[in-house]
Amino acid sequence: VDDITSVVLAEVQGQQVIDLHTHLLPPSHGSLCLWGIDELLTYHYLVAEYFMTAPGDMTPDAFYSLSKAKQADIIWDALFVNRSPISEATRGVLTTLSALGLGDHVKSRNLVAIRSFYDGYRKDGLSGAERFSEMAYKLSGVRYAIMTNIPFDSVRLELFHVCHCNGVSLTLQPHWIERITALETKKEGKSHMICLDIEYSNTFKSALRVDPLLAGDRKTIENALKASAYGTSLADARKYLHDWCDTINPEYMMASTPHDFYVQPDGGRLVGVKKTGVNEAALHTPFAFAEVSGIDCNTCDGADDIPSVINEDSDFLVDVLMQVCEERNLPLALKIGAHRAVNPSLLQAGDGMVAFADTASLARLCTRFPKVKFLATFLSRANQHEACVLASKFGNLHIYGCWWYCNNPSIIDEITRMRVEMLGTTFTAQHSDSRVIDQLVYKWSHSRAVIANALAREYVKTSRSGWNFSRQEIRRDVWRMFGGSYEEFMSKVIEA
Ligand code: REL
Ligand code: ZN
Repeated sequence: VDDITSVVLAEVQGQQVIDLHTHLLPPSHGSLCLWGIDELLTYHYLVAEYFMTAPGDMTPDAFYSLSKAKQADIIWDALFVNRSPISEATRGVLTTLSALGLGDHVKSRNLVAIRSFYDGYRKDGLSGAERFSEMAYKLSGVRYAIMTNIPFDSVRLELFHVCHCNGVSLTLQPHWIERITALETKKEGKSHMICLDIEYSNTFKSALRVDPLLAGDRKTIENALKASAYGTSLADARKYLHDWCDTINPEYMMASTPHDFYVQPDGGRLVGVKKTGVNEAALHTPFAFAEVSGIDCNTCDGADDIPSVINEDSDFLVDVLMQVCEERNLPLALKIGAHRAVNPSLLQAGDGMVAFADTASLARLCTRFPKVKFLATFLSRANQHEACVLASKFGNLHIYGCWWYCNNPSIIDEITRMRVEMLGTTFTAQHSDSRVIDQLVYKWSHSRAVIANALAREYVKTSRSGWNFSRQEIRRDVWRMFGGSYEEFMSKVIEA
């Protein structure tokens, strides 16, 4: 028994993982690649935690108007100096810094020394960021991480340039422009070839985020199409998605569904959702294009005028997204159950009341689109049990990760045990959702620790029932739960 436990712990520790969903961008994306102590300390989980302690005169507006470093100082004082950092998010900072060899500075609460460690990398520009990123990947044991979005961000317009590809304006970043210039010369100005040459390194893979299509957010979709010189028919929307797929070659399409996402039973229109509040996710998708191009697309104005149930002519989920997924054999990854803008003044830190989701809607999607594969994770702990049941009913469904408010050791432990009991090894135990490269270190270290213990208990039980395990078999199983099952699911051919 001791042996099995120690073997499982060691195998989980040594297993390289696939990080199925992050918000990371590679160092080559300049300031869009977040790393370093100030980013770590101003993670939206910590901003939310800080505001529980903030003095009355520190409004979110006042806080966000400060520099990143100043915000980080304030959070450090409030959560690390004036009280003990025992929450999951604060402890994560400590785990990360200790793994980076900064344990002494942590113990002496020396933020200045911590900053100067990072400055050592920053002074080398891109190569410093790349060295840091490589180190974080190594320390966390991540084989590759999947990004959420296409590589532009509406809030940093000055970083972008526009080029034309197949008659479509694409917003690209400066380092790409350099590459494009070279390619243009080589290809005698045939700039339509350019986008196909854009590749991510094999440690950062892409995913195309398509939230407005599931939210029935017609206005955002139409504005994005218009801003990119597309028409606004469903065929145009499909072409738009195809073109983006050609450009970024995503692993999958993905969306975080609105909190009241609902797929109607057969015969009805497919999707009915409300639309109020900030569509934060839309800002990181192809549909943010209108904003990027400086055209007012009102994605953040409360969007009250968006119809509450989309009509047949505008069923973007069925007629656009599902069709493109089928045509390209691309899975759709869903994150289900987040309620956005619960406290809009906190911006990103104000997202995320946990909605108990309608799992039957996912079942309907799996049934109605048997050729499409679905990856799903739920925000509510209360949905996890049903999610396991569903995964055992549909060959085109794969359950992954303990997302956001479920990404706490006590809940990861519970969810992992339940998944093993119900699904064996056919699930992906975790994803990090990291936004800051350094976070890979703690998110994976904390998750490995709790998942390893949960798995060890299951192996011990099984051995008591008379099974003997070889180390190789345990290694095989562990790999499945940390990425192998995902890859098997992605490559399996579904006969529908
Ligand atoms: O991808 C998503 O929709 C969510 O994971 C994010 O919106 C969320 O802010 C994330 O950082 C939580 O961990
Ligand atoms: Zn996310």
